[in-house]
Amino acid sequence: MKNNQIQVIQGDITRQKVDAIVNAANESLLGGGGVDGAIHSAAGKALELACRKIHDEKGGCKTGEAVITTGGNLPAKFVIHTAGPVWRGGKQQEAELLSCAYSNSLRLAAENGIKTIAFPNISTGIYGFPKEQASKIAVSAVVDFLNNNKTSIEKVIFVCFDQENYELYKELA
Ligand code: AR6
Repeated sequence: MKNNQIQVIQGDITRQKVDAIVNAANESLLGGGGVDGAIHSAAGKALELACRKIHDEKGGCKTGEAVITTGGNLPAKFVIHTAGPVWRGGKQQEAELLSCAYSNSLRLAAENGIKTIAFPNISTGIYGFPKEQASKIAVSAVVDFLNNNKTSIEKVIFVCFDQENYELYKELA
């Protein structure tokens, strides 16, 4: 991994000028609240249609997996949708599934020649994953991926929305 390959910022992921942003979606891919709702509002109809097509053809996206669509009206060219785990107390493989959500998103990005990618803090909103544990899992999944794979990815940005996540990620980065 090169220096400065990972960045932490506080802000709105829909505004990021990167090749791809990651959406903390759900298995249906048919939209929702939180960052998913914000991404769909900003991206518009093309994103909704692309998600519906994957829903109809593949049944959506299983927890821990990832799919890629157009970015529609977003500054980002692509959206990578992943479904993070719902927190159910920690004994239902939540940690492993969260790690997979990050690594499978990166793998799909690399397969598509993506150079810059922004992640939200997957599962730490509506899905209730404890933020400190999630931040450690996210950073180590990204560091492991970058260290173990020679890919197109030049920059990974963690876009934190709330102050608590921002402080946790600043501490780790
Ligand atoms: N930019 C960046 N981060 C954001 C934004 C934004 N515009 N808005 C919220 N966040 P959540 P989850 C942060 O609830 O926990 C949806 O209904 C937020 O502060 O969006 O994975 C889906 O359809 C939090 O830190 O996603 C699923 O059903 C992080 O994004 C479900 O919610 C994730 O919070 C997924 O729940």
